[in-house]
Amino acid sequence: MGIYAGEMVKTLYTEVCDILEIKYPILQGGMAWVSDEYLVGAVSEAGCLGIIASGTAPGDWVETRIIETEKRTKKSFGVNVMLLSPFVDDIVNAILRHDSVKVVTTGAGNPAKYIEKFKSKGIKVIPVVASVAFAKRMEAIGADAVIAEGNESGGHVGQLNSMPLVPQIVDAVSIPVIAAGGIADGRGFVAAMALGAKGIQMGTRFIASVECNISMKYKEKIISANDRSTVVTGRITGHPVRVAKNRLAREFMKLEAEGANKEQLEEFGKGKLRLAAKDGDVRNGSVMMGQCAGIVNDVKPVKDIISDIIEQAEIIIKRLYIHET
Ligand code: TUI
Repeated sequence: MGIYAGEMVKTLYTEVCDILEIKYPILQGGMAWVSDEYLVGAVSEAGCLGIIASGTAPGDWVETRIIETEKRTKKSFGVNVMLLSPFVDDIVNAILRHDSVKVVTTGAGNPAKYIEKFKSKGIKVIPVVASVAFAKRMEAIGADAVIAEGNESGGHVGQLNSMPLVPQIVDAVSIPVIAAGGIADGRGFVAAMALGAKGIQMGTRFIASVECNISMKYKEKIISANDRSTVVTGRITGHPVRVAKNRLAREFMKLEAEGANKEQLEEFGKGKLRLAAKDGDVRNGSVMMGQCAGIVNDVKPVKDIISDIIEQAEIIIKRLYIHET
């Protein structure tokens, strides 16, 4: 028995689509210096959830991004609050001033202090989690879903890989789990769903898009990457970050091996993400990217990234189904 296209779309439609008011259960990771109104507008217009990144930028900068995104899409979009930022309070207040922000994701910390404020405005709160214990805590304080992010992802990482992390969190909580870390195509999407996820979040794949407003050199670094092109630095400082293995990463690792202290390493890393993303210095800058960069081989429009993933996922599901019956 064949499967009709309509049934396929239903297969990929999950409760995450209902909660976030989106067509496909795909979120674009909030990436500092990368996820601005251009990328976010394009992703939301294509039926997924675009997410503005606050990174370590001040509240008024984030507010401008919200206003500019409002001009580009009337569809649902979100803001990511990076909890290591010194401007978290200002960013939270900027979000609360704008009814257009329907979703907040948080990263690199515990959002407990802010959750009630968001929920009282009807904003869905989806923390990024890197362990079962933290996922349970987030469910207990009222999170609407969690993003289970494996250490394959780019930027700030936890310790567990996606393959064991996602099903353990799925088993531990009743709220929907969105898988992140290592996903860049339809194969990863279906694999995540097989692990029990109800959606996926991708970062690296969306950097290599036409609409992403950063240096072409950064995008080239992703599309030319192979399986061993990334490394995690900063485990010593307690801020582990996955980056491209370039001159900066090698110097950073050398300093770590020589026993540099936390302050020295943090000082050394300052401003380096901007240097890579905006100035295009991909040798001396911090090129945050995930391990899946090795399967990202082209820069294409956001709508093509999404339609290719959906098409590939549908073909895989159909094949699996046919083999099963
Ligand atoms: O946040 C991220 N990834 C990021 S943030 C970022 S910006 C940055 N810039 C300079 C230096 C450092 C960062 C770049 N990439 N991902 C979400 C994420 N959150 N991954 C892991 C976690 C996480 C880890 C531990 C969340 C919570 C947590 O524990 C909280 C607790 O209280 O136990």
